[in-house]
Amino acid sequence: MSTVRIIGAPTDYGANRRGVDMGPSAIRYAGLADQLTSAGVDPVDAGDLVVPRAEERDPDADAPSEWNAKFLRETADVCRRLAEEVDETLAAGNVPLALGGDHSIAIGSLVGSARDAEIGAVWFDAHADLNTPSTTPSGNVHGMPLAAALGLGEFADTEWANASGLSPENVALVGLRSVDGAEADLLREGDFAVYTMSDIDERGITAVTEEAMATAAAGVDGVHVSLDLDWLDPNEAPGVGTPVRGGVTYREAHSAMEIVDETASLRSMELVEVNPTLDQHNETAELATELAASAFGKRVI
Ligand code: 5AB
Ligand code: MN
Ligand code: MN
Ligand code: MN
Repeated sequence: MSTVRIIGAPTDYGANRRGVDMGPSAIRYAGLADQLTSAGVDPVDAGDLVVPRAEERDPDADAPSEWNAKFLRETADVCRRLAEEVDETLAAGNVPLALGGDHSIAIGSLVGSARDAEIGAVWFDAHADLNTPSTTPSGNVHGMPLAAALGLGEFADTEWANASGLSPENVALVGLRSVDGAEADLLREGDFAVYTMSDIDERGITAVTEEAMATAAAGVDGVHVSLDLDWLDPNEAPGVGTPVRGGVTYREAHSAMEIVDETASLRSMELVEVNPTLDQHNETAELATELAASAFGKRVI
């Protein structure tokens, strides 16, 4: 039985809407440990990283003055510690499951997962999260983690952000429907495997997810799965800060996570962007726990 180590990263530095820092608690209260147990894995909870309140900090401190990236120093600090936790979890033979917090924590997950290995990544998200401090329309780092981990743009020389064992050929983005101009250029020109909602409409979620997982896993040691809950349609997952209409359904999301399990290449995972202050009766957190269970092998019978 594999052990899944839960690591909370209660940040809201990276997003405009406050409250996403309560995500790890909400996901735990929704029954994450029981769901994982019913999936046949052994959950161990490492607790939460200590994350100072945004109110105590200056969003513009320490970032190079020409960088449009809020709370960069705080994000770096959390991501360094998360990377350490993820790396140690893997070194002990266990599977890390990080709970956000906003999506900026993915920088830490990816850096830690890729420290001693070559990895791929599958990004289940309405957004591409490929902005850099010079292309971002918002200055919010939750729109930049994939660019940061790949060392794109200004992040080329950022030691805490670069996931050396990850390259674009092994990155697949699934479910895109809100992409900024510079991100679209990157996606068109780059080596990424890109699946928009239109691709899911045409080919179906199973074919798309199978191809995404196979591309991410090709020639590497394992795959990091990053699940931003705004990947789902806001009717299913209202508790997110940047909802976009036209997302995947409840059943499509489960189907995709079942394929994640079936590919047997899952190395590390995160659940991000659950914002309890925007949710209805914790249903988005509950959905996150169910999807994690499907990704770790839960089936009806
Ligand atoms: B999320 C936007 N592209 O950069 C930006 O929820 C939104 O982690 C980013 O996917 C959404 O601010 C970030 C407009
Ligand atoms: Mn950290
Ligand atoms: Mn998103
Ligand atoms: Mn995201």
